[in-house]
Amino acid sequence: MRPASDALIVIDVQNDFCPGGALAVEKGDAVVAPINAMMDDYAVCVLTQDWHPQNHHSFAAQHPGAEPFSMIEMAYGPQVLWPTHCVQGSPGAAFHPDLRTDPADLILRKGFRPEIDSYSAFFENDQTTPTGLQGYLRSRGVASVTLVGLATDFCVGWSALDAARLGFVVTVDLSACRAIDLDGSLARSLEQMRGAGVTLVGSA
Ligand code: VGL
Ligand code: ZN
Repeated sequence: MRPASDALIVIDVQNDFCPGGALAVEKGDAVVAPINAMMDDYAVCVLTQDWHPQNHHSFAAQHPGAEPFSMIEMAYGPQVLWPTHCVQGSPGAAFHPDLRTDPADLILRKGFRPEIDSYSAFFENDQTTPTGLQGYLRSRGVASVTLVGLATDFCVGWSALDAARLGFVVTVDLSACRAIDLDGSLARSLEQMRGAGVTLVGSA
């Protein structure tokens, strides 16, 4: 068992990010077994869920003529347009059926505001709207976080960068992560995480 100040944060292990899902990450389901095995080591365990309304502005379908995986300019900066995914209450938004959810102390949902996407578990993509996770972790005495889940180069990566910026000691265990890798996004994300002082362990 790790010290009580260490939290495990499991990012978006949902059906839509696994093979057969709407925004499938290659071998996304391979993270489930290692994550299940890690959970009992941590006194604090948080699961996140990407949780979008049907009319979410990050969906290509909301922008007539736009292709999935193309870029658009939002009020807060550039944004990838995604296939419709993780719609609130849909089977795709549910956790992978084999993911252990009983050990979780908190399930945090993000991305529920139609006009703004939220990759990070800490802040939405405007980098100022908080999700509340920072306050939760601080009030439980957490100083150090280990991040795992999907996808390495989007929600895991942005969460790691925000956690580091907020002063948490951050580790990403790549053996329990898988990436989307859109136009070199994985290499960029790993480089940014290293530059921010995030400790990368394991490999996919
Ligand atoms: C994610 C793209 C869109 C993720 C969520 O969980 O990495 N990626 N929404
Ligand atoms: Zn999303």
